[in-house]
Amino acid sequence: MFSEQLLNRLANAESVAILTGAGVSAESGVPTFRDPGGLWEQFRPEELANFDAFMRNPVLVSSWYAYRREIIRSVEPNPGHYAIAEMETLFDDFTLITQNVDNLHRRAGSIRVVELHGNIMRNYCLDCRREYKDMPDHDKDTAPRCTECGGLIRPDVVWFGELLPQDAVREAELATRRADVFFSVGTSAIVYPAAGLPHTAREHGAYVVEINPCDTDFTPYAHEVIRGPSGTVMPRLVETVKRMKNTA
Ligand code: BJW
Ligand code: ZN
Repeated sequence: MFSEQLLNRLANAESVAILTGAGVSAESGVPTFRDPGGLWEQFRPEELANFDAFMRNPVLVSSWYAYRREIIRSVEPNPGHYAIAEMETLFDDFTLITQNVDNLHRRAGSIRVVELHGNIMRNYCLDCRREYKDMPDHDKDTAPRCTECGGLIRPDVVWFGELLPQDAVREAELATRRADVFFSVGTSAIVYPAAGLPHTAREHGAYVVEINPCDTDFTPYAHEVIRGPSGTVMPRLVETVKRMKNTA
C-alpha cells in the first residue's frame, strides 16, 4: 500500500505535516461539503458559508450550523482521527493542520492542531463580541441573539471572503515549509488558502502524499496518491511507521 520511497522519506523525516479536510470526519458520520449526500446538498457551501448570506437570512444559516452542531455532538472520532493523533507521538516535529471545524481531532487526542477555519462550537455576538459556547434559547424560526445586547450571534468559523486567523495561517505555512513529508488527507483541495499548502510543501522539497478515495484538484501534483478512506489508510500507515521505527 505504501511505496518504498514514502517509507524511506518517513524513516529519514525530521518534520511531518498533515492537512486534513471534511473527508477525515466522514467515517464518523459528519457529512462532507461537496460529496453527494453532503451537507445540505441542495445548497452549495458558497451560498451558506458567507457573511452576506448570514445577514440576508440569519435563520437559515443559523439553522444549518445548529443542525451540524447536533450531528457533531452525537458522533465520535474514527480510526483515522486516532491514527493521526498517534502519528503526532512518532515524530519530534509534527503539525496537524485542519480545515475542519468539528473538534474531532482534539477529541481523538491530537494536541498540536492548527485550525484554519475556526471551530463550530465557539460563537460570538456580532455587536459586543461576547463569546458563547452554548447558544441562548431561541425559537426555531428566529436566529440566536445575544443576551447582553440583542446582537446576532454567529459561529466562530471562517466564511468565504473572510480572512483566516493569521496566527494559524503563519503556523501552517511554517510547518508546511519545514515538512519533509506532507500528507493531504480527505480534502477536495479547492478552497484557498488551505489548498495552496500541498503546493507550497512540494515547492519546499517535501514528498507530498494524497490520501483520498477520489481524485482532487491536487491529485496531478502529488508525488504519491493512496486511494482509500482515511479510517483504513491512516491506521495502516501508523502501524507501518511504528514497525519501521522499532526495527531501525
Ligand atoms: C474522504 C473520505 C474518507 C470523502 N477518507 N477522504 C485563490 C484562488 C481562488 C479562489 C480564492 C483564492 N484565495 C481565496 C479565494 C476565495 C475563496 C476560495 O478558495 N474559493 C474557492 C471555492 C475557489 N477562499 C476564501 O474566501 C477564504 N478566505 C480568503 O482567502 O481570504 C482572503 C481573501 C478575502 C477576500 C477576497 C480574496 C481573498 C476563506 C475560505 C473559508 C472556507 N470556509 C468553509 C466553511 C467553514 C465553516 C463551516 O464549516 O461552515 O470551510 S467552506 C468549506 O470548504 C469548509 C471546508 O473547510 C472547506 C474545504 O472543504 P473540504 O474539507 O475539502 O471538504 P470537501 O467536501 O470539499 O471534500 C471532501 C473530500 O473528502 C473529498 O475529496 C472526498 O473525496 C474526500 N473523502 N470520504 C478520506 N472516508
Ligand atoms: Zn452582544
